[in-house]
Amino acid sequence: MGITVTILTYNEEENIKELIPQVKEQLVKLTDDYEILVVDSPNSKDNSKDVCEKNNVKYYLQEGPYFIDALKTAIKYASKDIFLYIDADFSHPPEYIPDIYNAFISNNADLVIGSRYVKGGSTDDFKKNIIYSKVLNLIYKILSGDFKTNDISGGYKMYKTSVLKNMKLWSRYFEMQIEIFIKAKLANPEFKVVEVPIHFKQREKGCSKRNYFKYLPSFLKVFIKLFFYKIFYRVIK
Ligand SMILES: Nc1nc2c(ncn2[C@@H]2O[C@H](COP(=O)(O)OP(=O)(O)OP(=O)(O)O)[C@@H](O)[C@H]2O)c(=O)[nH]1
Ligand SMILES: [Mg+2]
Repeated sequence: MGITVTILTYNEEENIKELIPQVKEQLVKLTDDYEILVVDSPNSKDNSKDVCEKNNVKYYLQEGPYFIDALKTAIKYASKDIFLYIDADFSHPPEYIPDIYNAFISNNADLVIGSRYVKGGSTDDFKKNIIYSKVLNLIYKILSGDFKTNDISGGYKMYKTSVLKNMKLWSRYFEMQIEIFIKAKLANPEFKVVEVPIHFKQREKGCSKRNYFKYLPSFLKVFIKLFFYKIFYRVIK
């Protein structure tokens, strides 16, 4: 099965210069049938486009103002059966790509999560972010009713592309992790999730764009919608 690797970028030139070759190095071990899509923010003020051209990978500008629009752009142009998302800043080290892919294939999984919170996984994120992430994962477990999956909020994920292509999304930011998770599980009761351990690395180059205050209104709105969506879905089915 072919793989689309998606890297969303907002001023990440310094990172993708190194990341793209490293991602390729891992992919060629697995298959020749891959593509790398970089979807850049229109606010980026760097030369990410040139880096993509030099490395012969596809470059798109996100089609809309929000983070989610960058993801939607990637989903729209993804042409392979498997969709892998990886952050541009090396927080998701590319050397785990084979583990994630092999778990995906051998388990016939619908989703494999590169997980910080299973045995063997770890994170060197800031304390504040770890607390935030643990609380968020607890909320996500309660909202989804899935207490077996430990890192629902993590971004390092491999999906069947078809799961994403058919999904309408309400989110603007990272609440899309729980939105996709819940909608995919409701649509397919057999939806198989596997977690493989990763070490989440702190960003070394470039600037953080995290802004919890900016994310909050959309998070709350989507949580409430998902809560009712789950109830209605069960009633309708
Ligand atoms: N295209 C696009 N990419 C974005 C946008 N916001 C963030 N990104 C990218 O998405 C990935 C994850 O971003 P975040 O986790 O929000 O933020 P971050 O800057 O990595 O934050 P830290 O991990 O705290 O440094 C990174 O590769 C960012 O460059 C956006 O609005 N558009
Ligand atoms: Mg990051």
